[in-house]
Amino acid sequence: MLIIGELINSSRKAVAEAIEKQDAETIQKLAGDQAEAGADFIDVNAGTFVGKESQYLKWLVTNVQEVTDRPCAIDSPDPEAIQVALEIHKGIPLINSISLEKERYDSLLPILAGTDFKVIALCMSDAGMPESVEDRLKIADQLVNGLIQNNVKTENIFVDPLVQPVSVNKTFGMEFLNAVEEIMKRFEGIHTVCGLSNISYGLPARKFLNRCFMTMAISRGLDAAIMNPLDQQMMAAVAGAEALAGKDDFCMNYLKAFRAGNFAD
Ligand code: THG
Repeated sequence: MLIIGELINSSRKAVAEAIEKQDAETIQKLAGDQAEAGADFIDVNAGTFVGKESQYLKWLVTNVQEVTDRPCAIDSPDPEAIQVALEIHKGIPLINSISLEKERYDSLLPILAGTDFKVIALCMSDAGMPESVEDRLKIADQLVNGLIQNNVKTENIFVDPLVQPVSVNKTFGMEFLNAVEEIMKRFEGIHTVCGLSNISYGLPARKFLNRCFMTMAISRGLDAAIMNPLDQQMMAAVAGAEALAGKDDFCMNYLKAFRAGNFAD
């Protein structure tokens, strides 16, 4: 499982405050802690700061890269903000994300074309949020084909079928899971990713539900996630599910997670 640490996100109060005060120490601690806990990418998101998002995103990338060699997942719906952050990012970033929304698609595609950047292809279009498997697959098909035609390698594409709350519609969990399985079957070598905490919106014991959903998604082929790597029980659930799904040679990662103390109660 490729782990994208979610904690540097301005929708979190402490992070918004740190950004406003330009408190590098708080951001750098979050970056270092997530890297140490096993994050492969550090997500950076300053989306709540309208008008200042580009400036703040750039500041986040700079500060994160001072303390860890893990690359960033540059998380913004605004192609201009992504481009500004890219100018100073070192190494190979993950662009979070392109979608089929026309403006976003048209301005991000030339930035991605022919590069080795990794990219999240979010199953969203100008028609809004997809609900069924078919909605998601139609969008995924167009996004993946467009990227491949522009010389983005299949193995650098992470399709996000978009998780929606099961409290809103009882079918939303299964629609997502079926989409993951179908996408992994349809495009050889591709990846699937999600920010899975949306599944539990509006319900109690969210962390518990998120972990349940993670194990189900892994069994259907999900191989990347935007998540909190400091949640030890989530990390344990990932290691357990991957071993059980036959994704962990000799259960090496499972054993490593055990030795790291992720199974302590
Ligand atoms: N898809 C893609 N990108 C995304 C999302 C997605 N980026 C934003 C979001 N959804 C994923 N990021 C977050 C970041 C923080 C939280 C949730 C989603 C969050 N964290 C808890 C908190 O602040 O209380 C802490 C973590 C925990 O509870 O374990 O809420 O869907 N492509």
